[in-house]
Amino acid sequence: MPQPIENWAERVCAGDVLAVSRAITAIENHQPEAEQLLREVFPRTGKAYLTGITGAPGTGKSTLVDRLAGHYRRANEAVGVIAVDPTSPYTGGAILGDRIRMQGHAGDAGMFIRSMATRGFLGGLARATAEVALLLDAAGKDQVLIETVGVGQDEVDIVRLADITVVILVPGMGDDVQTIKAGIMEIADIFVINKSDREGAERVEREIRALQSLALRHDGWTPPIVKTVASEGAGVDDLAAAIAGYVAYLQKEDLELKKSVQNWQERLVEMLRDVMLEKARAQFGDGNLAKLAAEVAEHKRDPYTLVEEIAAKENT
Ligand SMILES: Nc1nc2c(ncn2[C@@H]2O[C@H](COP(=O)(O)OP(=O)(O)OP(=O)(O)O)[C@@H](O)[C@H]2O)c(=O)[nH]1
Ligand SMILES: [Mg+2]
Repeated sequence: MPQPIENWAERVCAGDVLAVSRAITAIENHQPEAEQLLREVFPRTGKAYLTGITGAPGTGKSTLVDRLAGHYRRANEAVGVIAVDPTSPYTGGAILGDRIRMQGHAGDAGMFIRSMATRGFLGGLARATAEVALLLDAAGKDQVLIETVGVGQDEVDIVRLADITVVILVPGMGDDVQTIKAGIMEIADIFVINKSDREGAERVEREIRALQSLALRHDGWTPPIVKTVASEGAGVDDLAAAIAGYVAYLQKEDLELKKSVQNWQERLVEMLRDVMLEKARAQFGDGNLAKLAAEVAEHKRDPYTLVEEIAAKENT
């Protein structure tokens, strides 16, 4: 195991790339040092904007993230990118693709890019992603962009912790919008129709509008639709403007803090659940748990009383 870094928290907050990289690895591996570090840097967080960018495989997420990152860099904003790789077979290609495209930023100190592997992951992926985002925030990134494939609940959980969620659609996806998971549609603060150089962009736009007319959001925001050709960089400024527009709306309506409180409410419950579960597990080592499970399976004891007993012990 690598040596712990001296003045780790300070070095993270100073944006030291090695310190940040090591910290992310510690988070991924669920190492106790990670938690201590997050505790120390937490007071220095809360400044970065987190933008989640999601969409079906191959819709151009990486290309768009790359362009958007370039846009922010030109405005002199520090950028962190977290690419959450899917567990599905696209992974190999996605990693390679991301590497090649992101190379344009090599040597740029204001830009930090990290892929998070999801395979064999210990603990919740959404939680780890949130922690990495926190870390990049502490490291002084103004914009943190999170790329995730919108296919499963894990991904929905990840984008839900973002301040701004961008959902990418592309023309020619068959019965387009209808086939997109309802869950993903609902979380969109901004829609992007990427690959607008292809035929059918207008149709996708009409379909989104039709869906939007059916469902009013409780915050009163109507997600704008931005057309892009990410591979050429077209529409990227419009997307950045749409993102800024949504942030301005949240500020105007006093929704920024409210959203954050809601977010933390969920995360606190999750963290609490993790801690309690871990405590209970530690108390009832694996063998013991199997023994108890056998007793329940053989109907020698009822699970309700058992769980109550364990929980009661937990509190003492
Ligand atoms: N025609 C066209 N091609 C594009 C556009 N944007 C991206 N592409 C191409 O689409 C392919 C997939 O782009 P990626 O950025 O890797 O897509 P992704 O959504 O990140 O893919 P995964 O991470 O594998 O899900 C690449 O070959 C891009 O060059 C666009 O606007 N128009
Ligand atoms: Mg990608």
